[in-house]
Amino acid sequence: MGTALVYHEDMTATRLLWDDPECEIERPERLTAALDRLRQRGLEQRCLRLSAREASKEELGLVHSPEYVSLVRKTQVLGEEELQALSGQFDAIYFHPSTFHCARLAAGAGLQLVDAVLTGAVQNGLALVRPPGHHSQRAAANGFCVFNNVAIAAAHAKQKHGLHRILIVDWDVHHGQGIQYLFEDDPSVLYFSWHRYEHGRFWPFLRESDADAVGRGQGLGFTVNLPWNQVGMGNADYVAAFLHLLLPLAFEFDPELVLVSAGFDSAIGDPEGQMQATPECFAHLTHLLQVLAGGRVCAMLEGGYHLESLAESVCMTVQALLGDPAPPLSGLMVPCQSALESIQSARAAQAPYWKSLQLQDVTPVPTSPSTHSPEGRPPPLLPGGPMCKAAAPAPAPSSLLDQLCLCPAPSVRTTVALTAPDITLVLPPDVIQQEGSALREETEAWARPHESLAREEALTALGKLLYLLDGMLDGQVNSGIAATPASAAAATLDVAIQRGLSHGAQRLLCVALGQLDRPPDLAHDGRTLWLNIGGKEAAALSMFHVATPLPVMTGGFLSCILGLVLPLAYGFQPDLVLVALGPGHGLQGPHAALLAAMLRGLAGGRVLALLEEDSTPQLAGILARVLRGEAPPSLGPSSVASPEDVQALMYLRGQLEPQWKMLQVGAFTPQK
Ligand code: Q9C
Ligand code: ZN
Repeated sequence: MGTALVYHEDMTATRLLWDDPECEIERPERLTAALDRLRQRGLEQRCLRLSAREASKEELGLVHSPEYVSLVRKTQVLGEEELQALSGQFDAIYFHPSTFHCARLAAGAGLQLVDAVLTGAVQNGLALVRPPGHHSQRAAANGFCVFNNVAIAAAHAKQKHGLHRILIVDWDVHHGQGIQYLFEDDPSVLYFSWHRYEHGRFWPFLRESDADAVGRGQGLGFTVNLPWNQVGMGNADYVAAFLHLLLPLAFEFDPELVLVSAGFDSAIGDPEGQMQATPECFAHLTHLLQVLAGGRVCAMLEGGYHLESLAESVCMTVQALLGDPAPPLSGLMVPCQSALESIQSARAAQAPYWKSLQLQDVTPVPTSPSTHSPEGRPPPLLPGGPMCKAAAPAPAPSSLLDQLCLCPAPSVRTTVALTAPDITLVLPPDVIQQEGSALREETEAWARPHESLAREEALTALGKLLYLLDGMLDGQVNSGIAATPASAAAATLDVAIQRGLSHGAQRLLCVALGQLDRPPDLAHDGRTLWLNIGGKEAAALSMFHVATPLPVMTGGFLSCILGLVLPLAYGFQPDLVLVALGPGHGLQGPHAALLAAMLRGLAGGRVLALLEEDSTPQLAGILARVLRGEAPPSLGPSSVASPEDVQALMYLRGQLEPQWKMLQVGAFTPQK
């Protein structure tokens, strides 16, 4: 469906004309650096290029007062001294004679993007704009922001497109207080912001940036603030915030559109944010948001002042929008104590308004005092493996930045190979129908130990699966679907695991749905994480062997994915994922698609789905589409988790939290 890139060169015109150390970081090179890098990477060329238009007076009037708009209009004719005097009336603002034009283009770019997405011309997109918008208020410029681009886009989506539920995700490192003020009593806009806060000691120093600011009146619970009280937050902290706070609420909200206040001052190297998240993290954040609203995601640039980090992070965001698999995250995936405390206090503040947060925190789960105990680390890797970087401790910021200059992420082909000829009808046009099969002798050798693989159909299916798996391990194919007779599912999966491990996978995540037992001969060396969804009862036989019943309700399914499967998967950092829909898996297409889509965030998108031969063509088709990068259909309003679902999840968390730190949601905040 395509990705729009909205831009206009004129937006490089506005700049600081006098000396002001606070404002000088917001400069024209921010846009050119981002755009140049997108071109270098061939990403710009893959997007639908749209030239930004100016927002009209009426459109600006959706969120700003007429007096404020005419005040900004008048700056066009002011001299430098008058500009400086007027700028001084606001906090962290400069005006330039071109500012009004640029700010109208910035707001207009957002409108064009939303129109392109909501008319179906594209699936998603990014608007590269200056000046940024999220600090701007009804009658005030603030924090480099003149018109509130994202807020105007949201108001427009409501007014012109009749939307009722819009999610705004503000991942800029500053609190978008402008957006918060504009929608704080509006339940049709769910506003989420994380921001550097340091207990109120960081700009803009507002009490209302704290977690207990949750909206007002009808809008109670529709403002979600996640204040970071320390600098240095990294990939694990950001992903944990999404899994344990934003996404549960977002699924429950069921947005029709996702707007992103995409500031990259939350990335490593930025002088404002002082955070540690690497550019790849933004591919993951974008990827995680694409499971919402049928994939209708509109990102608009806000902050981001380290040109290298900004350019790289913008590329990662666009790559994810284009449907490319996200590069694996670097660094140890262990959220820090301060992040866990922040996430937990935001969850506590929101719990009265969201069913998905209720019940879960009722039973306190004892956690070990230290979050840095060694058991949480992924097992050591063989030297020289492709994933060495991921398992090594996080390098210092400067060396990480050096690395990203030297080795840009390789582009990975998103190809899906299918082995079952009868389910080709519903395949998307660019999905490859695999003809090849592993050599007969080799296939027979792998099949020999398994009685259920003796039959001809099972052997044929196994040959195709092995061929597909080799293609994935060699990097020829990114992801695939293989089918097998139901009676051979367990043995085929067993062979796939052994073959994956012996042919280059360092860590293999296996998510087995339905009645599939852990293969008896699986080594206990920590290289395989076995997760069975569909077991009789919740059980953690070891940290690498987990079983949980298939949740009965959609709400339970979502909390299983967000609260168990993905935290384990992100903590494990696999380089190959097998997802098997085995006998009696009971998953509906949209649920299976969601699971596959989210697992695609792991292992650089190397996901092999194993189906039963008599699966419906619809199921194979929907999986093929998400594995090549399409958004899964939205699940609609979700029912609550059943008490049994909640109990199973709580039990497993209690068992596994000491080893898998990504499961933690900061169960206890120390008393002050
Ligand atoms: N060192 C945006 O990122 N200065 N605006 C803070 C603290 C103002 C940031 C000073 C920063 C404004 C869009
Ligand atoms: Zn910012």
